[in-house]
Amino acid sequence: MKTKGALLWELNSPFRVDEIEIGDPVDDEVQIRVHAAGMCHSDYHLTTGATPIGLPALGGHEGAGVVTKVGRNVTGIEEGDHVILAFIPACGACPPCLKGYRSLCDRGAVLLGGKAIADGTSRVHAGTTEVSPMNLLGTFAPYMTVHKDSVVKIDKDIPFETAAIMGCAVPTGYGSATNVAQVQPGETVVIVGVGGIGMSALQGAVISGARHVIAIDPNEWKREQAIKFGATHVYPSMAEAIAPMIDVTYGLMADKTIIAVGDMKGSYIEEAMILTAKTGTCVVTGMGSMMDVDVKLNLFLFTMLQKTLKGNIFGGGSSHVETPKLVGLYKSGQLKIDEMVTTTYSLENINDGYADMLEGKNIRGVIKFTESDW
Ligand code: CXF
Ligand code: ZN
Repeated sequence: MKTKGALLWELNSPFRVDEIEIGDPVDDEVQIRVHAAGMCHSDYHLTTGATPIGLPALGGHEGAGVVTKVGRNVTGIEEGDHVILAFIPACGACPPCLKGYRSLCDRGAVLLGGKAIADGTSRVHAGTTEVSPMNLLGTFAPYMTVHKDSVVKIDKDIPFETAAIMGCAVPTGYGSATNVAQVQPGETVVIVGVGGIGMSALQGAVISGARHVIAIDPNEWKREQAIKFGATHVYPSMAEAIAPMIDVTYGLMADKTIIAVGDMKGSYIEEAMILTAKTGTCVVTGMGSMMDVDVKLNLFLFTMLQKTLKGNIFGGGSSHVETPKLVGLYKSGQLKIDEMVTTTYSLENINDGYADMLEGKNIRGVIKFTESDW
């Protein structure tokens, strides 16, 4: 079908909304009418080349919509179902999936390859040119055709804008606190960077019973928001958090530190480790350049104080297990997701949304599709 999408044709240029052709679902695939798409920093990383992808690329890996067509072999998903998109499809059969680490499914290796898992061909074209959809999804378009393993059914009464950010920001952030850092009641937790992922990590820490939840962000408005989401203390920088944290924790510092900045740098590790307690864990959730191999870390103290440094992808869980939990917490009012959607944009205004993200104006910006888009 002919539709449109926000394409990236060359690096360091804005997204451009162009006509695209989306293929019909083959076996194991479904077609979705996209109602809302979240604007994650990871799509911006495509524009700078920090995350390399074949160009032209169709952005967007966070979204929610309604199933419009179902290919053969698809069970449990029907036309009319409301769904969210998981940015890593989990096959359930590879070694990491079998070990219970579905967020680490071996299909992650082809996430940025642009070719549909089902048959290795391109599902998106601009004229005769093959287009790489971000994370095999491409939610910056009113329609998408994707593998059934990228799709998670969701209750029909959840607003699409809310559901959209349950595809990346919420599970990645929340799971970084609950699954990866394994925050325990009474612990002190530091969250560095409180955008969509950081604010979800913060809520994961609160719901896990953390005693002190310390949010660090240079943006004053975001620090104010963090307090509304349950932060007990806020500081503008890691350096400025050291002295007050010594007071607050009687010198013990944080049991868990979660770095959730939009543009991760290796130089942040050392400061985050200073904030982390003996035997504490620092989780790196933010993403930076794929080429960055330089990490600043005092190895002597790392060893002597027996600290742990951990990575995190997709919150360390499985979307089919995590989503129902997150929906339950949302419905009970414990997990605030609506409040994280700061501003909605039309697809045509996507670059305004990214400009607002860079200026720190949003917790999460979301593209809202309407009748005229479909
Ligand atoms: C993604 C970005 C592309 C590679 C996999 C992880 N992060 C989501 O925000
Ligand atoms: Zn994301």
